[in-house]
Amino acid sequence: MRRDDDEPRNPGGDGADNDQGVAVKSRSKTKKPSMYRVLMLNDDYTPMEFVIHVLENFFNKSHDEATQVMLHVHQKGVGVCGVYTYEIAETKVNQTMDLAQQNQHPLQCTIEKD
Ligand code: TYC
Repeated sequence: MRRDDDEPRNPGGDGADNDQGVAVKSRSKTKKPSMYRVLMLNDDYTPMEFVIHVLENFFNKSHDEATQVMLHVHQKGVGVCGVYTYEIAETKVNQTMDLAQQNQHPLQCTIEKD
């Protein structure tokens, strides 16, 4: 059945009147999505310039940011490329690993819950 257009809905559900003008409390239906970190792992073979290229092109880093993240991973063994919803994190990992494989670099990325 069609809902009346002149009855404003209560999208936030933050407490409002019902159709008899009685105040009712309702829970918000909106939920923040879980967020996931994309981690990059160091290895001995992937060229530094390739890692910087990946960080600039798939993770939207400036050249300076990309260089800092790459050097962090190189020195510490692992670093965060960015934090995203699951689908976006998964897409970025796939883009990175596909390009690395095409270029025969062993670069590895993983996802972990934020
Ligand atoms: N350790 C690599 C080298 O010396 C560079 C590198 C940095 C590789 C970060 C992977 O995630 C990485 N060429």
